[in-house]
Amino acid sequence: MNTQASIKAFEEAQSLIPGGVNSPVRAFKSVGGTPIFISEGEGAYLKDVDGNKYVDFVQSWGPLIFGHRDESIEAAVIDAVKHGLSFGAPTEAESELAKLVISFFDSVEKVRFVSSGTEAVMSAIRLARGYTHRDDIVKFTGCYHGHSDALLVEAGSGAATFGNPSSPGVPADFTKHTLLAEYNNIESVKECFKNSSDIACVIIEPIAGNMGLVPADKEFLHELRQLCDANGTLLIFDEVMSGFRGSLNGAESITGVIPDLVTLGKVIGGGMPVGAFGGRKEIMSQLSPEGPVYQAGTLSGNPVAMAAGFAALTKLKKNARVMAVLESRAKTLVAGMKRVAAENGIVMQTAVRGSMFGFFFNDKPVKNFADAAASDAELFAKFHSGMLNEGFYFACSLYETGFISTATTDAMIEETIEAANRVFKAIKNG
Ligand code: HOZ
Repeated sequence: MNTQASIKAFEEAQSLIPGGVNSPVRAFKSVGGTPIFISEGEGAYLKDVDGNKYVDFVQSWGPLIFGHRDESIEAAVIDAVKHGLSFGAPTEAESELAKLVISFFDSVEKVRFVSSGTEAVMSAIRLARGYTHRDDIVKFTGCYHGHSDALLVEAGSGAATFGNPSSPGVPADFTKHTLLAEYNNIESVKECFKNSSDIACVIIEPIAGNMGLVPADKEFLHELRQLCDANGTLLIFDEVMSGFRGSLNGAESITGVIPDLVTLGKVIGGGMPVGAFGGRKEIMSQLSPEGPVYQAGTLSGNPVAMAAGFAALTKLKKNARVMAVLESRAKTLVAGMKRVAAENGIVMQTAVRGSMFGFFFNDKPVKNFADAAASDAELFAKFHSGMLNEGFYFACSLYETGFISTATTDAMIEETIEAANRVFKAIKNG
C-alpha cells in the first residue's frame, strides 16, 4: 500500500502542530507507522490522500452513526449555513434539539448544549457540586471524561494509550477532590464513601468506551445508585461516547438505573462539535441564569451544529429498529473475528453494546482497567497495521472502541472477518 502522501503530510504537520495531530491518540504512536491523512469519507468508507480506501470502524470516534456524508444531515447543515454560521443569541433550533434529546431519556427533563464532551462533563460536575454544596467527586480508573483538570486522573483513552493517565500541568491541589474507585467493584466505591462525607457526585461511563469497550455490570450500577442515594450524592452517567450508540434511550434503558445527570456528545452533533448535559429540572435549574452555578459558551447551541444534531436524532427516532440491526452486525463481526483468531491460536475477549464493539487480546475476561491493561499491546499493534494494509480502518489504540454505522453492510463485515483471518495467519507465521 502506498502511503507516501500521508508520510509527507505527517512530516509537515509535525513541524506545525505538536505531534502532528490535534488529539494525541490519532498519532498512531501505540500501533506504529504513520497516521493516514484523510481526504474524504463516503458512507462506510474513508479515502486517504494517497487514494487508498478503507472500511471505517472509527466513524470519527463515534458521531457518524449513519456513516460519512449522510444525505439528510448534509442537507440540514447546508440549509443552516445559508441562514448564518453563528449568532451568539437564542434560536428555535436549540429548543427543537432539546425536545428531541429529552424525548429519548427518562432521566432528562432539561438539557444545556455546549461544544464538546469535555465541556459537558466539566459543567455537569460543577453543577453537581453547586447543587449538593459538596466538593469531592468519585471517578473510576480507566474511565475518560475529557481533559479537564479534575478528571484527568487515571483516565482512559489517549491518556492510557500513552501510559500517562494523569498529566503534568494539573496541580495536585486541583485533583485532591477526585477520589478513585475500580470499575465494576462496588467495595472500592464503598471505601470512597468511608473516606469522605463530602462526595458531590459519582461519575461513570456506564458503558466504558475509553479503556476499550467494557460495559458495567447491571448489578454494580444498581448498587452504585443505592450508595449514591444513601449518601445524598448525585450519579452522573457519562454517555458522551455511548449515548445513541450503546442504545437509543441511554444506558438507563438497558440497566434500569436512572442517573441524576447525563452527559452527551458525539452522535447528538451528527458530526459537528456538540456536547450536552441534562437531568431533572430541579438540578438543571441551578444553572445560571436560572440559578447560581455559572456556565457559558459563545458557540454553545451553534445553529449549524444544532441542525446536524437534529437531523441525526430525527433519523434515529424514525428508525427505532436501527440499533438492533447495528448490534446484530457488531455481534457477527466480533464473533467472526474471535473465531478466526482462535483458528490461528489467538485468544480474544470481545464485547458489544448496540453499535459499539470492542476486543482485547487477552485470555481473561476484561472487567476493569487493570484487566484491559493486561492485554497484548504488541499483538494489537500488529493486528492494527495488518488490517490497515488490508483496507480496514480500526481505532489506533487498544483503549478505544469500534463503531458500526448504518452504511456498514453485512458484506463488509464478512470481508473484514476474512481479512482478519489473513492477518492472524500472517502474525502466526511470523
Ligand atoms: N478521546 C477520543 C476518543 N475516545 C479520541 C478523539 C480523537 O482523537 O479524535
